[in-house]
Amino acid sequence: MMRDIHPAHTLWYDKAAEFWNEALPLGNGRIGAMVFGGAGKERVCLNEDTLWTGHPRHYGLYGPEDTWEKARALAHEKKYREAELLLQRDFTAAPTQNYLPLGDLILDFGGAEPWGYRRRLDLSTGVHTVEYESRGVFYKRECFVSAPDQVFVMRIAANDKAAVTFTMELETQLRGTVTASGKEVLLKGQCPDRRIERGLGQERAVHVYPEEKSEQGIELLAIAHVETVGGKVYPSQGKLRVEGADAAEISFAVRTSFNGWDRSPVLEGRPFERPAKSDIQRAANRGWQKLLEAHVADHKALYDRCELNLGGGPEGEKPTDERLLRHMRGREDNALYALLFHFGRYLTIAGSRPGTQATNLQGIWNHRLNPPWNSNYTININTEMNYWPVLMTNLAECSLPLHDLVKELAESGKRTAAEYYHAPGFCSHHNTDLWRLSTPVGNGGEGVVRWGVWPMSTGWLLRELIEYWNYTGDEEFLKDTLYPLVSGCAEFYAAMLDEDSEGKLVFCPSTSPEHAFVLSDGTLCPIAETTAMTMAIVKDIFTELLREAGTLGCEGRLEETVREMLPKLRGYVLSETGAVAEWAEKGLVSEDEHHRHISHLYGMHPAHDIAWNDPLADAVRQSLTERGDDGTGWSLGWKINQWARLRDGDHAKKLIDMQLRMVESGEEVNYALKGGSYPNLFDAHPPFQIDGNYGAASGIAEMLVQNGENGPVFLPALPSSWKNGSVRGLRIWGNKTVDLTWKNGELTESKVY
Ligand code: FUC
Repeated sequence: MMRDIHPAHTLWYDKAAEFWNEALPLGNGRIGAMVFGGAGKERVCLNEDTLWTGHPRHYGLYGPEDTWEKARALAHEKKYREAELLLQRDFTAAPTQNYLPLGDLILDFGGAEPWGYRRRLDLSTGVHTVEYESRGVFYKRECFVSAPDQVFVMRIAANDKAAVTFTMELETQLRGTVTASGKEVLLKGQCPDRRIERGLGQERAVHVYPEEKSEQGIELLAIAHVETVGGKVYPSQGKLRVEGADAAEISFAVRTSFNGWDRSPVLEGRPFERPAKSDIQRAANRGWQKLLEAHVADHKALYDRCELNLGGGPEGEKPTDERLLRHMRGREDNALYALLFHFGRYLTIAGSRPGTQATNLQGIWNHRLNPPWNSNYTININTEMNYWPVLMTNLAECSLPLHDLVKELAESGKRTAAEYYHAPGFCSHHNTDLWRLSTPVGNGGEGVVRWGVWPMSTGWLLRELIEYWNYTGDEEFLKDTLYPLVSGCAEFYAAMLDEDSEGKLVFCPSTSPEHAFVLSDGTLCPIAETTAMTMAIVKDIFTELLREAGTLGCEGRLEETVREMLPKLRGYVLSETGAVAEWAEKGLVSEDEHHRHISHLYGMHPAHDIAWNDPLADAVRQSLTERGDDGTGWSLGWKINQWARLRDGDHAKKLIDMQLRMVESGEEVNYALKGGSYPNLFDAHPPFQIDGNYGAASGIAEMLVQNGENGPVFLPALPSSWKNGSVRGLRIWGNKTVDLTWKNGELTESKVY
C-alpha cells in the first residue's frame, strides 16, 4: 500500500485540478474551501454558508383571495388545465434568492517544474496535502478548515532554506474592496439583491446593490493572514509578497452580518469585523501544530464513529479519477464503494455542523455568482436527501442545522398558510432560501405550476426530524420541538382536506413534484385532483401525530380530528399495469415514463408505510421497473434506497455503479438527465448537486441494516459481489449502534450496543 493512501479513505490525484469539479472540498459546516492544488499557482475557492443574495422579505398573494378555492372546485370537476392556468396566473410569486461564492485565495509561486506531483484528501483527518519537487526542492502544502478554531489554515513547507516565495491575494465577484497591510490581505464586501427584470416579454435575473438600507444585503469581512519562518513579508498593490521563507502559515477567517432569516443584515446586522479579527488573532497565537491537532481530534471524533470495509485490491492504489474510469470498464474495486460511503459522511461533517446553515443544493461549495438552480434549498427531494445518511451513519448532531431550517420555515410558513390557503398551521412549497421563503414560486410563467405549487414540503422535511426522534429517543426533543411542529403541519393538512366524488378525503388540487401527464389534446398538465405522494405525506404526518401524542399522553381536539380522518384518506390507486398511480387516478398518462422523480413511492422510502413484503411492494417494484434505472444523480441515489428497501441488493448496487460513471468536468454548466460522478467524486446531476452523494451513502447503509417495527434487519440487501466485509458504528432506532461482519455473503457476527 502506498504511503498515506487508503483506498477507502483517501481521494488522490497525480495532477492538479484544472476545473472546479476536480478540486477537493474542505469545510467546517460554515466555511467551505475547494482546493485546486496547482504547483506553480494555488487556487482555493472559498465559501461562507450565510453569503446569499437578498434580505428578509415576504411575497403576499396578489391574486384574488379565493384562487385556491376556485382551483379546487375546477380540479374536483377534473378541469385540470383550467385549474393549472388559474394557479399559474394568480398564485405563483417570485423565486428564491441565490447562494453566493465568497472569493478565491490565490497563491502565485511564480511557476514550478513539478516532478512526482501528488495531491490528496484524507477523509479520516480532513486534511488536504500537495507534494511535489521543483527545481531540486521538495515542497509540501497542507491545509484544512477547522471547526474548533473557525479558520481555514494552510502550511507551506520546503526541504530547503529560504525556498518559499509567493504572492498572496484575495479575489471576489462580490462588490468589495481588497487591501493589504502588514501581514494581511483584507476583503470587505457586501452581497447583492437578486431581482427579476421584465422586458420585451422576457425575464432575467440580475444582481443589484440597492440604495435603501433596508434592502441592502449581507456584509462580510474576510482576512488572510500569513506568518513565516525566516524570509520577509510585505504588502504590494493589494497583495502580500512572501520572499525567501523557510515555511509559511496562512490563516483565513471570515464573518458576516447575517443575523437571522427575519432581520435586516444591515439595520439589525450582527457584528462581524471584530469577530473576524479575533479569529485571526487566536489562530496566529495557537500556531499550526496546535490548530492541526485540535482540528484532527474534532474531525475524528465524528468520522471515526463508523467505518465500512468491503475489502480491497490493487485497483485501490490508483488515483481516484483513474479508479472511476477503470471501474466503469468493469474492474472490480470494492473499496471504491466504501470510499463513496465515507465521502458522503465526510461531506456531512464538512458541510453541516451545529449552528451552521443546512446544506443546500451544493452543500456549502459554490464558485458561481449565478449557480445552477440558485444553489438554493430544493425541498421536494434534494434537501431531505442531504440528511438521509446523517442519523444512520452516526452523525446525529450534524442534522441540527436542518432542524433550525424547519423551525424557521414553520414560522415563515404560518403567514403563507394563512394568506394563500386561509388555513391554520403552516406550509412551505418546493424550495426555500436563507430567508426562509415559503411561498409558491414561478412569477406566473408558463409551466411553473409543476414545481411551484406543492405545499407539502414541511411534511416531508418533518420526516427527517421524526427520524431524529426514532434514532435518538430524545424525549425532550419530542416534546419541545417535534410534536409542536408535527401538530402545526397536521393542522394545515386537516384544514385542507375535502371529499372527492367517492367520499374519500383528498388534498385537492395537487401536483406530484415536477411531473406532468398528457391531456387528451396533447397538452401537458401537472395539476390533478390529488396525488399518491401528497396523500402519502398526509397519512405519514397524521400517523406520526397520533404516535407522538400517544407517547406524550396528550390527546386533544386535533388528534380526535386526525383519528377520524385517517381511515377516510384516499389511499393508493393502482394503474392497469399494477404500478402505483402517480396522480391517484387510473388512466393519466405520464409525459415521460422515465421521469427522474419517483414521488409516488414515498411510502416505501423515505416513509415506512409500505414494507418489502406488503402486497403494495409489488406495485412499487412495478413502478420502479417502468421508470427504468437511469436518471439524474439524485434520482439514482433515491433508487438505490428504494431497491435496498425492496431488499434487492444486486439492483441497488447496479444503481451505485451508475452513480460512479465518471462525468467530464469543465466550466460549462451542462444540464443532463443522466447522472454520475465528477473526478472529485462530487455527484453530477449534472451539473454538480451534492444530494446524490448523500443519497448514495444512505443507500449503502440501507443495504446493510434496516429498521423495522420488530427490530433491525441485518444485511437486508447485500449484493452478491460484496462477499466479505464488515461495518462498524451504524445506528439503528432506539439509540443503538450496530457492528456487523459477514463472510461469503453470510452474517458471521453482529453486535448491538
Ligand atoms: C428538482 C429536480 C431537478 C433539480 C432541481 C434542483 O427540481 O427535479 O432535477 O435537481 O431540483
